[in-house]
Amino acid sequence: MKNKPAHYASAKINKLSMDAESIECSLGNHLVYSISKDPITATDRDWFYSAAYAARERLTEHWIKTMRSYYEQDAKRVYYLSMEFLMGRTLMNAVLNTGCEENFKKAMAGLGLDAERIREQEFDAALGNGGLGRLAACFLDSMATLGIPGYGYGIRYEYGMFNQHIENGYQVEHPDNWLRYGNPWEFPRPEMLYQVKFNGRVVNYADEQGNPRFHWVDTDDVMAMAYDYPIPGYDTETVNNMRLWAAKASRDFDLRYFNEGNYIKAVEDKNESENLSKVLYPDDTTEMGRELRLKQQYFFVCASLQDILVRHHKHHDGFDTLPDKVAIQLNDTHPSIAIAELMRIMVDLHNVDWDHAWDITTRTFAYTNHTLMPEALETWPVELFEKILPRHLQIIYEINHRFLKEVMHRYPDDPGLWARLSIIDETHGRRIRMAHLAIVGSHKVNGVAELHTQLMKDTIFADFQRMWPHKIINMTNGITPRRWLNQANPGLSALISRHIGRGWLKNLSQLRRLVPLADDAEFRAEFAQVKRDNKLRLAKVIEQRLHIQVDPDSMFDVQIKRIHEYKRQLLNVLHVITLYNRLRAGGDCVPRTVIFAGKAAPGYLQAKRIIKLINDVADIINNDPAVADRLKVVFIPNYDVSNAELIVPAANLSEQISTAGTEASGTGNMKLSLNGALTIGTLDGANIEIRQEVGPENFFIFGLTTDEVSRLWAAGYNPWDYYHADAELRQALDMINHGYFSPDDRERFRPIFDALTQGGDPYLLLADYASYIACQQSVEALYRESDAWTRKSILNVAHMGKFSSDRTISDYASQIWGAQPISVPAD
Ligand code: 26V
Repeated sequence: MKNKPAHYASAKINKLSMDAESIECSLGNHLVYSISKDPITATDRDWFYSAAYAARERLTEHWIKTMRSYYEQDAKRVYYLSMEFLMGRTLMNAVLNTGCEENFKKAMAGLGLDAERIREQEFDAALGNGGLGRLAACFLDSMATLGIPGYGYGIRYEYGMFNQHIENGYQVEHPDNWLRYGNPWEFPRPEMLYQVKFNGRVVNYADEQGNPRFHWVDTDDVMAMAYDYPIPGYDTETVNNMRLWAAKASRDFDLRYFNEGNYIKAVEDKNESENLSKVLYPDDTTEMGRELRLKQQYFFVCASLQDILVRHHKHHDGFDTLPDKVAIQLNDTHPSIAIAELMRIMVDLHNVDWDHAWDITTRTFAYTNHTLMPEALETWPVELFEKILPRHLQIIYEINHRFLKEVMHRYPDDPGLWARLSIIDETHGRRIRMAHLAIVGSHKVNGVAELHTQLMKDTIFADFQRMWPHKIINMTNGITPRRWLNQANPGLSALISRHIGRGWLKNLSQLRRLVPLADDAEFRAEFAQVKRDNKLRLAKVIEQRLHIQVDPDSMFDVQIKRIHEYKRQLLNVLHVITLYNRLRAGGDCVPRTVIFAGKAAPGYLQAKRIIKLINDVADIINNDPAVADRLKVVFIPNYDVSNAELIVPAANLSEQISTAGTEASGTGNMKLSLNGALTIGTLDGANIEIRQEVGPENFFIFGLTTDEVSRLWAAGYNPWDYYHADAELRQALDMINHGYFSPDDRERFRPIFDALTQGGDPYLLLADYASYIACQQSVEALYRESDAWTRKSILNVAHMGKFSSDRTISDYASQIWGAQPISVPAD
């Protein structure tokens, strides 16, 4: 490697110490010199910014060094392309990962500051919808912690996931203006600008040798500007980079309005092109075919690939070594246009022969599928594509043509198969199947849990499985234990570390050392006390925000996730109503607080109706003296990463009750179990693997299996049979239907009743109801034996090692990316 550039080697930098005194000094300096505030008038927000600057400057040197060492070691880099990164807050994460938590607290105390209040000033970075976006965030944490040269690439949305307000029981969406006060974690790179073309037309011509060449001309151009965010690993010198792109009008706009003199029109156009990165799409299923969303996808893919190639070409010529030095992971199909774009760059711009370019492309890309739901599989109408990306459409046609030639060669007598495998769906208008493009253009395709991967092979991608039996593999999801145990649950992590040391933070399997402690009465008491403290903390928040008093000794029964019919929040509601009816009839139950949280897509009316139902049921039950506080229902508004960090540690029971075969993996299930909640769940997604790890005796299973579900459909499912056969079920459904919970509008919930009865109950709630209710009975019975419950709860924590995203990332690194950890030399 070349010598260190003189300017860096000789630059004078002030080494930043981690001791409390220097941190205190940084805080004071930033308040005065960066924020320009007098401590007398400084607000909590001013102190938050001071703290953020003090923390981030303790990362930047390592960040620069990490980038330098990747360069010097010519490391293979991993690029995680994702439309979503659900990062949450950063301050605590930065402080914990750099190991200066204690000293930070001391420094704040030294200044008479309330660290907790200041921490809460930070807005969540909510650049994602749910599971898929949060997984990307956990993966960045794990890559940095493991020393894998991993880069996140995405979009710097000006508005993230909407804020959910509950008004009169209804969800109301409010814009998430998270950048309003500036973002102390981002480093704008105004010099890192790439041109992104849209629209226009393709000109064919022949080069000197008579080969056909293509020019994409008369385009409308937008510039992508980079913003960088440090991603510190835990207890390591490694600080990786996340680069998000913001849309900027191209300079042409300036020229054009000077020339044309139509200033207002020019500024309007400028605005329109900058709208590209304005807002995150808040739908995680359906609502496809939106032009702006396709433009967002190409926008960030195009900029990211240019950036990746600039970096590659700094020390490699051409493209031949690309697959040895670069792995690109496509987080769902959203960035899969990258396959056509890389082909365009090589074939059109660098004159690489098609076959050679295709070999390089397929060895570079890999694709992760996150859903089996047919309505969430992306397809784009050919006409829309042709308008926005005319050259890419031609390239996709060419990819498809060559692919189908191979298919026809191998399966000459099966034209049905050709149509099923084609990248172009000709059945309802002509549409591009992005999943097919992603599979054809990748060397590996993965599902996110064993069952999900098996179902991919058996159902939606069965034809591809037949064609390429080694392409589809499993990578069971994971979560970062740094955020989801150490940061979210300081009480439990301190207790664990006191008994087994701190090794679990980087090697989660060490939690197994807790197994013998499950039989230690003293440990159980301490463990139970931590859980109670966490419940008390949540109870206080519920009281403050919702004015509902909940009993911290009641069972905290938690279902927190996006509101979707397949996730079956309604099944939970049916159980709540059943308990309520039993109480009214003079029965008894273990005191329970049923906690819901989650957002509905703004256009998903049935999901919004479910939110209103939960709130109406809560109103009736919480105010019915007959219940005498033995049952409470709480809907916590605005479920986001920060609210998850508050709710997860306080849960006793985790509801993971999707219809078998519908939830690809789930990751909330892992967070809750890692924090000592017992799961009531179906044999779906990663639930199956969690149950396997923690032991069936420590897990409450109910409901139909995937096979039973298919058999029931094949035999003919009639929800009315269940309605008529079960009096408690009928009573609960009738109460919903007849307006018991909506006396002001008795028709309000009829569509819910209808969906579950004459609508055919597509998610089989009625079929699983009896099994669910019975299972909830055994949950109750165990909760009464509080010591036995605590024991199982400890055993859950002890067996969650597999679900660290560190394990997931090592598997990706070895089985898909061929990437190695790189050590960043210590100071
Ligand atoms: C799909 C779409 C469809 C078009 C409109 C915009 C949009 C935005 C996001 C998505 C992806 C939804 C898929 C998703 O989040 N899947 C979840 O992924 C988790 C991580 O693998 C997994 O644990 C959950 O089970 C799965 O539902």
